[in-house]
Amino acid sequence: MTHAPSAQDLREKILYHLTHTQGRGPEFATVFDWRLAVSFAVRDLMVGPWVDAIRAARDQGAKRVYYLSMEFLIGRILGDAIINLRLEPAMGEALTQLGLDEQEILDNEPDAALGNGGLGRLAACFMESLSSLRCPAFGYGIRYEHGLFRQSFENGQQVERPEDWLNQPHPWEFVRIDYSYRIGFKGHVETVDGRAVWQPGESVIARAYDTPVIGWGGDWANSLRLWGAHPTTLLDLPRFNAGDYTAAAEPEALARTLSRVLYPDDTTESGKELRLKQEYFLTSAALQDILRRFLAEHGDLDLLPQKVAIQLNDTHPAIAGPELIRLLMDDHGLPFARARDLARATLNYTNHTLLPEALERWSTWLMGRILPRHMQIIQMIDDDHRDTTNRPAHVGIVHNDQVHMGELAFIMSGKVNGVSALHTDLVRDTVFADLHKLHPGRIVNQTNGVTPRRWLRMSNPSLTRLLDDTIGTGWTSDLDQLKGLEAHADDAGFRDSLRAAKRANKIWLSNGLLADLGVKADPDAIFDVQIKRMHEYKRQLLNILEAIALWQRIHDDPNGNWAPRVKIFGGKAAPGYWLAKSVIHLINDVAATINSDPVTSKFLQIAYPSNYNVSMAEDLIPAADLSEQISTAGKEASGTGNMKFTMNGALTIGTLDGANVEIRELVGPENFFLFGLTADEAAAEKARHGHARAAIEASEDLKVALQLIAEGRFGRAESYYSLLDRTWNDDPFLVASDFDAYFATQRKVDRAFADTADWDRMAALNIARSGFFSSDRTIRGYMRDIWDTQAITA
Ligand code: 26Q
Repeated sequence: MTHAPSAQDLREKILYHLTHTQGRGPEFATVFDWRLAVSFAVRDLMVGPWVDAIRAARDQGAKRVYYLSMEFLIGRILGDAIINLRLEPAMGEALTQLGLDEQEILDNEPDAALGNGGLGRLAACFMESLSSLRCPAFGYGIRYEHGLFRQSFENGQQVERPEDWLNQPHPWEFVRIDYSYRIGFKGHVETVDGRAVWQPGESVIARAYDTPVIGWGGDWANSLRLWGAHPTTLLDLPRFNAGDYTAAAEPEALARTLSRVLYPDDTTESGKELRLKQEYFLTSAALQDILRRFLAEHGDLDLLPQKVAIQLNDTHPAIAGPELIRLLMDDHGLPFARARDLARATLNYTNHTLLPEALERWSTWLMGRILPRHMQIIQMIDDDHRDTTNRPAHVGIVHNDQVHMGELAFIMSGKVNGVSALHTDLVRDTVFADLHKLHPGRIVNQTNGVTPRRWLRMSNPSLTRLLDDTIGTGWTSDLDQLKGLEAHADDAGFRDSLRAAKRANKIWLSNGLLADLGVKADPDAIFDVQIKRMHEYKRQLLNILEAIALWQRIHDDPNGNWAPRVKIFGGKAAPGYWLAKSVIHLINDVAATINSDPVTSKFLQIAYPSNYNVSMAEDLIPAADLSEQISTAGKEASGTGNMKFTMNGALTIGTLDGANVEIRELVGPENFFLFGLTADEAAAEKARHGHARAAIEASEDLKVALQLIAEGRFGRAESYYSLLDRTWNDDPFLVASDFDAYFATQRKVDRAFADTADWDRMAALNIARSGFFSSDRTIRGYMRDIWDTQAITA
């Protein structure tokens, strides 16, 4: 960066934008006006590096990375930009001089929730790391008018309301009306002079909206390019004139709905027509844009794989294979085999889940109706793959009149990756075992990571101060430097400072919980946090059953030496996910009963703030003592929250699942609370007839907990009959089988927490050994093993 702006510079810029961009005098300005003025002042500082970065990549003919994702869960931008541009402490001073409350300004920004959970947040962390590493890249997504729904609780039950972050000016984006592409749907395929010509029956315009993503240090920014759908009104004027009014009005109706709302399901594939259209809309717009830029710079299509690397974030954009082949064949005249080879050398696919219900499949009927040309090409790809590999009959893309998007993505990719070591092994051994045998070496691992700028430097200033004072600031861009803390773990002075930093965060959170929920969270209690989407396999049920059993134990011995605990939950359920919703209801019912119980209230409190989102995570994670990562082994692909907690000095109670395995190895098994069946044991247990009932009968604590629910001690028993029935008779995620081990391990946590010196030592070692989980490391891995790209040196 040229030179860091002073508080004075910033104040002047803010006042300039308040007047000239917002059109307000300071005496009339609201918090909103000020926030926009501050955002524009900050944005001004990103634009120079952004334009320079784009120019540098073009001038050097650099290979670009394109990250295609239906979700980017970015959260708020302002605070992160201030950190990455290194505007602290000048910005703080400037705001104070203007008589403004920095926190209030930051909190005024809506949390951009253009994603459901882990996959979307990973995409946002990757964008930040790509910029911090100066790797030329674009993120491509959809500019949803409505992000993930807002959650509230009524009588303890989840209620969804639309989210409307775009109902106000969005100061970070630049609309590019000159970068617009036509996206077709439906219609039919004709053959003209031996070449296929797709005549779409309807179409929309994809318009680019760019947001700069500034990297650490503020000298490089890449673009997040989100597509908004607009009608092709003018283009269909002939139809209108011909009197076909309904058809002429169609584009407008379609366009209005296409980029209107994010699908709120994570992991349950919904098979809806609009979803398929959204996926194609993103993919086609991105590929047209990529080819336009490539052809302008290089001209020769043979160079495509040397200049372009495309990453598919799960199968959601997997139509990219057929679409790229279509563009190369139908628009550029390449023969199929050449188009196929170029596409495969350019595309890569990341798998994020093994759950069967999450694997995308589309009926050939729907695919053929919405994308008739693509259905033909999919069939060509499948036939070609069969003919060139002599694969077994059960392997392939099209089966039983369904298009299997995972197989399609695999076959059309140069590299396929899983997101943790265990997950990648399972990808190789289970869902893609056959394809792996046919294409050994194609599957690689890239364990997830998270950006330490947002998840440590920005969200945990008290710990950041301690880290900076102890080991310097280098960790921010080289997280392995946290290793330097190991030497201090046995230093009582350092441990006290670490404890003080954590305590400050707990007090801050405690005040918030009291104000929002009326829950009294004693900052000296264990802050035990489980925050993630509500899903059966994540086993929030196991956690709340443990709370009930503990509550009963405290009642049995009210004068016992119980370790005070505050259990904090956060997370949304997909609107149609009945079972997950009933767990939310149960947690709220249990909280209401337990929190007001005078016998136990000083030992156990439960807090479930509604509408968990990125901003809430930024408050909860720094204040956590204990991180709950308790999924049934083999089900959580990686997890990324688990990494954020570790970096922030929480200890983990967890199963050997996803990246927990690697966290435990790195921090040391003695600094991690492990429990539960392994993935292999879990698979065997599940196959055992009557496993649930047997486990419940064998566990007095669990039996009592279930009994209390059935007796109606927490709200109406009838609300929970299905949940209870499933737990007794089916329990597919082995809550009962793992219960006793979990309960016992929680009591180990109680004892460990009482030994503050030892606990703080373990916390220090968790932080010190968390460097591996920086998304910088992950992105370097993709650049080396998958994309074959280099950073642009300054
Ligand atoms: C698919 C079709 C139709 C509608 C929705 C979907 C859909 C949407 C989102 C399917 C899946 C998702 C999200 C999956 C996800 O977030 N997976 C998580 O990815 C993280 C990043 O790799 C991992 O850390 C988590 O373990 C994994 O659950």
